[in-house]
Amino acid sequence: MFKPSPILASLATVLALGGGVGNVEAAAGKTVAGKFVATPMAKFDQPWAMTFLPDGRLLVTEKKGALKVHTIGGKSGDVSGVPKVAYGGQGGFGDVVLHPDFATNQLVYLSYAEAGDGDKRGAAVARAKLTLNQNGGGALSNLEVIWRQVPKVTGKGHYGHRIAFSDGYLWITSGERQKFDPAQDMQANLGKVLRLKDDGTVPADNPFAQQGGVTAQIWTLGHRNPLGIAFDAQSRLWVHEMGPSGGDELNLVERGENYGYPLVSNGDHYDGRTIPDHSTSSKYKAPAVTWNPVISPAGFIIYRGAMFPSWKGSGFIGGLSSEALIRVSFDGTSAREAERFDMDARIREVEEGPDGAIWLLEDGRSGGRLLKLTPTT
Ligand SMILES: [Ca+2]
Ligand SMILES: [Ca+2]
Repeated sequence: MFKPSPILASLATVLALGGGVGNVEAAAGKTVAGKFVATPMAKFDQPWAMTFLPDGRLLVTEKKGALKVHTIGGKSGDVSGVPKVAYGGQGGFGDVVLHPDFATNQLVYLSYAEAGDGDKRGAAVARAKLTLNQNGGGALSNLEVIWRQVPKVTGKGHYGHRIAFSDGYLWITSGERQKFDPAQDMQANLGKVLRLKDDGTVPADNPFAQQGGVTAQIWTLGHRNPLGIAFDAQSRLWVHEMGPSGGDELNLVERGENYGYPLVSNGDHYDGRTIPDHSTSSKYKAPAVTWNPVISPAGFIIYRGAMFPSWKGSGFIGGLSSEALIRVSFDGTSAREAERFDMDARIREVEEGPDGAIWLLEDGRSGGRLLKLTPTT
């Protein structure tokens, strides 16, 4: 168990603005005085996602397959009854979110990589009832798998599998599993953003509901590896995705639209093959922001709190390869990178705490710290 100490607190990194670089291509960030202090609060083994419980504790997924309940400033306990995950490559435990009526039904939703026949895998989403116990841990019961990627394929990458609730619906981002074409295949739910009811069934007003099967689940198509999903105060849906080389994107996700991958992208394939830019075709919805060089986006909130009043309505995206926290400002349906904070670590997850502090999880390779960001006084 990693505990914050006075020494570490005094070493808390003071981080600040990245020069207010706008729009399409952003410069690397600078560390200068101001803005916020990042205080290490705990350490996890390859953490992937977190969500706050109503009592102020945190649920944290660890990629190898553990679900932790963490008391801020205290201990972490284990939650039993989790599904078996296919750990390896980019796969393992994924996201964790609460049902909007969690206070009364105690339902949590979990995403993870699931093994299939032979060497095949696919993302899955399960829900279960969470019972917290006296000694700081908990147990899942009535676990039910309510969604799966179809088809399961070989490989261990691009699961996507970020999940969110809005408007009473369950939204799932599904990566294209590094297979390219499934993002445009309406018989597959890979490379899509999906909209489901809380039990995994399909709402009758989904854009392709009449076509049945997994097609009915589809809200939008043409995505590569979407690793962040958030709704703004006007209930607009924003999703970022890890694009090909030079092609990370933030998209305003609108009903029934095609976001182009792998037919168009502002980036090119990592093996050197070119992809026509978004500007070459109006058939596909162009991103609100693209990044070249890429940031490798992971985790996403749109800030609603009071602790950082000037950031209300801003998006915060974790950066893996960019080792940064990226602030995005929105103007209706357009967006731009507003600031970049150099974090010196791969940032996997971003969350807003009940008091408006911003919380980050570092990616696991070097130990995966939980960081609390509070304003510099
Ligand atoms: Ca989260
Ligand atoms: Ca695109």
